[in-house]
Amino acid sequence: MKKVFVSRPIFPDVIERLKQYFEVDAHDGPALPADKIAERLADKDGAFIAGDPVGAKAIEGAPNLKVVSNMAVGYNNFDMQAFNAHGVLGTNTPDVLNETTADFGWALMMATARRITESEHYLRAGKWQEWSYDAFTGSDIHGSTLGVIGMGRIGQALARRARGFNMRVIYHNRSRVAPEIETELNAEYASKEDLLKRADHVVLVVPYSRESHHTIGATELTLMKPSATLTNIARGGIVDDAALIDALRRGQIAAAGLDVFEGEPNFNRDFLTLTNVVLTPHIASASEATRRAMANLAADNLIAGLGEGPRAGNPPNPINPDVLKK
Ligand code: 8YV
Repeated sequence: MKKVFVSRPIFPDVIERLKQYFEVDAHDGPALPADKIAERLADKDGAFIAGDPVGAKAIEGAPNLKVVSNMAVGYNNFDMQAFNAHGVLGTNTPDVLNETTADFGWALMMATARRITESEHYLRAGKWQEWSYDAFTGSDIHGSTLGVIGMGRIGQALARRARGFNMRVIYHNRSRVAPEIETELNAEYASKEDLLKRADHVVLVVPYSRESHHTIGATELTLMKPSATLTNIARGGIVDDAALIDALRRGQIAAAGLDVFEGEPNFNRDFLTLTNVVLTPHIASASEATRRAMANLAADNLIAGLGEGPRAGNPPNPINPDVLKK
């Protein structure tokens, strides 16, 4: 039997599925650091990974490794150059999380614009004495301009939600989406600078890469309206968190909703000193049904990638399909 490693506690029935095909070494406990993951991978043929780092050292130290399956759509935790150099297939879990992640991005944007958690903290602290005309007045979502940076599948799902709120949608992406999609979504392409100047609510949904590092930094924040909100459901590192904290402190933008952070879970604690932020612990894909779908898809990819099961040799979501040809 081939040997696989599972990097985090996961649905027991998904582990059972893997055990039908493989000898499973399932890690049970807090997240492992990169060197410990590398150690566990050394004698394995495959791995089920949930966002943990798999770098060149781990790949080089695991001569039998053929498939590393990520239970995530983003795969910046994988060193794809090393994967390609050693003929290791990487897989991810796109699509099954689009709607759930867009729902969450929408909720985070709304909570940020309408100051929902800030006002709840006030209520919980026993500070609510009387109604006031200007208590927790925020900015409207309906009828405003949504700026989506990253018009992939999740960005498009956000733009679809905007229609129900009668919003104008502008977007920025590495390349323009097909004209029929622009028409369907009623979305206008804009340069990043133009989008930042015009949008009332900016939502970030770009994959993390060297190129997208600090897509939003001090310079970009100065372009935004003082009444604007910024929501990040993409990845830590897309935003320069220190620059954002500074901008929020000075009221350069109104508020931010953040599900992802630089260095998470060790995020910049200065965020906690601010009232104009809504902070969540990387849970945009966390509905019960979607996490199940992601786990099962990650298992499908691993099983098929290692030549087992009904799709043997034809995993649904190869990141680097060229290695399958070799
Ligand atoms: C994952 C995510 O839950 O899919 C992604 O890219 O950010 C989340 O849905 C997280 O990365 C853990 O794997």
